Amino acid sequence: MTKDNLGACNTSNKAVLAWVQEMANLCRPDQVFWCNGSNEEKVALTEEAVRKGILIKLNQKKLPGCYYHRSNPNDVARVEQSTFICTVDQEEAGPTNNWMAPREMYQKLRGLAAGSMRGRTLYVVPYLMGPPGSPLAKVGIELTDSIYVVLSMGIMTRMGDVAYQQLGPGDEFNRGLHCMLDVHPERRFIAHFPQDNAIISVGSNYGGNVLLGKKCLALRIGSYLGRQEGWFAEHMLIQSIESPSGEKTYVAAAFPSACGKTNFAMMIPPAHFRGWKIRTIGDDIAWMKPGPDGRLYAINPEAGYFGVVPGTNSKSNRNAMEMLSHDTIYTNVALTPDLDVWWEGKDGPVPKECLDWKGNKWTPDSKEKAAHPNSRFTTPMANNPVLAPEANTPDGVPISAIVFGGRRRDTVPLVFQAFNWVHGVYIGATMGSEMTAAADGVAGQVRRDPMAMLPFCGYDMGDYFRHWINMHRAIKHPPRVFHVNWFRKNAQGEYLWPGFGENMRVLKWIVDRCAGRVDAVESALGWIPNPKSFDLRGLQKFNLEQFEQVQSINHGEWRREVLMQEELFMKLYGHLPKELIFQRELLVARL
Ligand code: OXD
Ligand code: MN
Repeated sequence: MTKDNLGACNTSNKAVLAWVQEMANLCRPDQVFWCNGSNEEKVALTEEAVRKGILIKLNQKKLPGCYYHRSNPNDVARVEQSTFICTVDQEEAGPTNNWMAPREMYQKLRGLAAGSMRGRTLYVVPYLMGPPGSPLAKVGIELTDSIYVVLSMGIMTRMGDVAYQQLGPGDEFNRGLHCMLDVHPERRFIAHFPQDNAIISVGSNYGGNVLLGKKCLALRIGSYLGRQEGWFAEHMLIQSIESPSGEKTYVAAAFPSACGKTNFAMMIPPAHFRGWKIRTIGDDIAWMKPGPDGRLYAINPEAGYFGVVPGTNSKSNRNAMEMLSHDTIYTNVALTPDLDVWWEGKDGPVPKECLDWKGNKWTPDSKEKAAHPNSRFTTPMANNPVLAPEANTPDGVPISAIVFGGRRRDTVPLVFQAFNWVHGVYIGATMGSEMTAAADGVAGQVRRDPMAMLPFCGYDMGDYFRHWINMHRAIKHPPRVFHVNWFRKNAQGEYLWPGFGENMRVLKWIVDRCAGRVDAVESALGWIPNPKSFDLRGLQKFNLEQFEQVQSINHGEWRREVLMQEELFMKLYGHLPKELIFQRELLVARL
């Protein structure tokens, strides 16, 4: 395609043409731009975004290919109160989702979208979730009037002609409409229509609300389709762990938003683990389906990472620092006078002066943070120095372990293993975590976040647990299930576990458990490491006693924990599988 016909229509798919026409008639853009995913297109759109002040070109000597974006200050996180699941029957959406009848929501949002793109361009963004040719891959088309969204989707997904190739002449694609409107919280709705495989998002330009392939399609609509079609769409990273002898184990792990999935997925093993290699397949989402050999296979549907910036440094994640040094869009971090980026927790000196995420002058004396706590990077997975080649394998990777985890300052030990699959489902279902800045809400408060899917499950959460329990029958060799907590603290508020790369020790125990190579001790919560066979060698200033402290199970705290689960169980009662109530009874009996 030459420069002259950039933006020209590049599909003959009748369903796509008809739908784009219908939406253009509704939104009334000045022009329609059909994206093809080429580099030439990326260059042209980036230049246009810079010209319009949507992106700032960063210091290309320090950060080649990097750009900076500042969002509207009212639009910095996902908004769960404005996120809706619009099934015909309210009961299907369940008590943890906001619901509105599809007819009513379509009417409301079409009303808001009508004429909203006058004077603007409507971009047609075809994208593929999953490696090309994967039986699990899904096609989506997002129509948006945000050039920031187009450029971000180009990073986060396999965007362009590749999607039309996968789609062929059919009409099975997710229809996503995104209108920025006036970016006002009162006119902000993220609405999902699972029965139509459709999404409408208006009034926001924040990634989690508007990069429709990610939370909207890959998780909310994905989980709905997964139940119908016999697979899982999960809020999980996927990593490969290679031992010095070359044995590879694949692990999928669900942690709530902003609890370190990206860091964990690209962890650097400490010196003591020489020869071990961790590689990333995905950092946020896993689609998993039983394979012909009876194991559970996972793909990462995404092609990039949309991660939290603050706290990233060469200690927490050297790989991430390298990954972010080029071809990255930074959103809502601070901007230094030499057009470099800065955030709280970055290596090196604090700048004497910079512009904060709102564009105001900032000095170290300023009371507010320079970077928003939920400031983000958008970076292609190809930037990841430890990207696993399997990230592009259409069939995915066989998962040996599923790990659930939360951010808990007390009660929950570093690691334990479920007794069996249903017990594992119970552990995932009752997961709790302290809230973070990734969503609007009170940071620090513990909330139940079953399987880290509370904001992302596209149907009744009780039915979702039922799906997990039922899938056991389709998986002859189910993964083992574990729970971890890197964040336990002592009474002085100090972390009990060093975390970061040292989490490799926990991973090694998990890998060895999957291979049947290490013993464990039965506890009220599940199998826990025998301290004698858990590898603590070479760990500075950490003794067996401290290990026992981080692993300790306080029965009083656990009785309280079980009572806290009551709230969720009551809420979900109508559809809650009895197996989970039974698991809870068994736990109480063991305490
Ligand atoms: C994310 C989130 O952005 O979970 O991944 O909020
Ligand atoms: Mn996430």
